[in-house]
Amino acid sequence: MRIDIITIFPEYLAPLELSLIGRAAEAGHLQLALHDLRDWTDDAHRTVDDTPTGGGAGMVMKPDVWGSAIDEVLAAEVSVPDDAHGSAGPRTVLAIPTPSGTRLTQRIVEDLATVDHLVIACGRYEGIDARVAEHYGETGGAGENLETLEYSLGDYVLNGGEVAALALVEAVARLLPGVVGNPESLAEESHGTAGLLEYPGYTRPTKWRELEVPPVLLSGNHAQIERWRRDRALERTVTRRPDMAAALRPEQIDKGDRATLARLGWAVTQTGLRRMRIRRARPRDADALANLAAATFPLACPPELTQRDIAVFISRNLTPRRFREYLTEPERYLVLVGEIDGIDALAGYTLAVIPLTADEEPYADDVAKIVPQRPAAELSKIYVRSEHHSTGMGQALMEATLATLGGIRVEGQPIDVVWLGTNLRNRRSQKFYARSGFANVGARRFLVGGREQDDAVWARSVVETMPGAVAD
Ligand code: 6GU
Repeated sequence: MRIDIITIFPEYLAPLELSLIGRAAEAGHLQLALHDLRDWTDDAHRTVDDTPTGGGAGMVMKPDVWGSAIDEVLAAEVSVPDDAHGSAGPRTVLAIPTPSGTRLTQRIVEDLATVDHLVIACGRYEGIDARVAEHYGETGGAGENLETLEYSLGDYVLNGGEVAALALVEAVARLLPGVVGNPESLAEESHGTAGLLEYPGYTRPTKWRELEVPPVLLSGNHAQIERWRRDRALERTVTRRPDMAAALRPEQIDKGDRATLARLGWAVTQTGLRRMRIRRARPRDADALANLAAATFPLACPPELTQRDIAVFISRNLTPRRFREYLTEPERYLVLVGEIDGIDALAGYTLAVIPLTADEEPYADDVAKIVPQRPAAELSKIYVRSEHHSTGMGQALMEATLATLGGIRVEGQPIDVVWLGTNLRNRRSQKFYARSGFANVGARRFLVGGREQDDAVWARSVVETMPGAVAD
């Protein structure tokens, strides 16, 4: 590749010729030339700018001087490897740094690393007369294989394009063969194919100024290290670059990512990542909750229940009125709802029954025997609409419920245990409860639609001060 940079401050870029990029240059992959724009002026003052037509502050760089300079530099001999492009012919790009350009990204840099000739035209003052970009941007206006790119480094203003030219050359040159030793490190780094920011790196000493290296990195367990690094990359990406998180495609997300993302408040939907929010339900959510409950209750019913049994249960027990009752007794019922950004309907909910006295027994005798700890809360309902299954919403609701229960005091005592009953044949929910830290502690008899059911009873301790509690 040949890179030509035209500037009124060639000395600003002189270190480039000496240093860096040295390896690629030595290996013959990169040829670099600097040019002083004033060499193409023809007046005694070597004038490169003039006042803006139409008035206004600052100066604009003259199109005639730039045109002469660019034409001559474009005509430079460029050696192209025979096998480089097949029939496509050599590619030339005229890159013009400007704060009003397209934001430069690693994808654009990767593309530029494949061109044969890169010409960078550094403007100063208020920029270059707009006809220059227009002229060279038109195909045919200046040669078949010329592409023009006006690019910006980011949303802030520099005095001129020189720093942006340095940035572009360094970003492109490190992708050329022979510059970065290990091509694998290109895939893993920030803005690589994973679509994530890179995880944090550490080296010896393992303790520095009271700060320890994360112990997992010393464990020698490569699967755990990989998971930890991936989690940190996800965490950095969603907190520092929510725009990148929102742009992640479902195939860039693995199963283990979902729990981490759920904890960070992001749902993995078919169309990509969306923010999710868990909050306490309010009385005016009663209608939406009844609608959600009616849509989700049938999912967990045993197959021998008829549609009629289910409909009767819903019309008796999952009404707006019933939910309004729950919501007006917050010391008895904890109701949390989950929402996904951009989706109107509630995505899921949990309902937990809080004991009113520290020694209150679970309402069913058989449960009271197999769950001896007190105070004991019941996780009565945790439902997510089927279209939001596998998004992480269930995990997020479970964690927020446990964390919120952990902050509740009953007669001054923290809740010791949460229990729940679930249909034994629902494999999906059994797995979910096991992953959420519940243990199967026994079974109980249960009547639905006049039929006896054997329910599995699961329980887990409530740990105080878990992160993720939902405020009142
Ligand atoms: Cl490419 N040029 C200038 N002058 N300012 C900038 C920039 C470029 N990118 C961000 N700010």
